[in-house]
Amino acid sequence: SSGGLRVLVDMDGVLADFEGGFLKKFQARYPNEPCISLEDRRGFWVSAQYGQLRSDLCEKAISIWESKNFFIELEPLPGAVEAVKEMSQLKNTDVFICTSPIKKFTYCPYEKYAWVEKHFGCDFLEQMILTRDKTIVSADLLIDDRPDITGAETRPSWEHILFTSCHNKHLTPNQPIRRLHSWADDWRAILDSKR
Ligand code: BVP
Repeated sequence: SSGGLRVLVDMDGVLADFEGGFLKKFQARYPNEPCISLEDRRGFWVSAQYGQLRSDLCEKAISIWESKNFFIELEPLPGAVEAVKEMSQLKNTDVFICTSPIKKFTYCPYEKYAWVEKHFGCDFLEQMILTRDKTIVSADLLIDDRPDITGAETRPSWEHILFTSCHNKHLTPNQPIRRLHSWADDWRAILDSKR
């Protein structure tokens, strides 16, 4: 439906299991290096926490998501595909997938489109927004696991709903912020609160 509530849904950490996919491929590629369990993950940047563990692990971590097939092979998070399909079929509701590609563009942008086609169908490619700055995109809601979303627009139009992830679950943000704890949580109530 068009012209109603506009919802931006982030991809990595909200629709696609970036953290699980990263850990699995890091352990497979670097079996003799230490890694960080999902339970021990803190902070949005995987590379920063690996770099703190040992400085050379930062670039090893980066090598994982810069590799071919990293993004396309990510598993959907539980209930994510079903929820977003349902959301997009609601009356007066426009859903867009809003995701920041990595700067190494060789595989990531292509694979993000391919992932959406694979899990949502080619019609849903109309809903894709790839941007490194989500603050300049206007919407009612942004569902995203990154706690600090900043950019050129200091007063974004959307309300940020923090999607709970292994790296942010212990976090108490300075400004109160609503959370969606998982796709089993009541996302319909959050949408209805903005209608
Ligand atoms: O494409 C993803 C992965 C990448 O940043 C993008 C985050 O996009 P959004 O979820 O905000 O849309 N990424 C990169 C690094 C390190 C780079 Br150096 C990281 O640690 N974690 C991460 O997600």
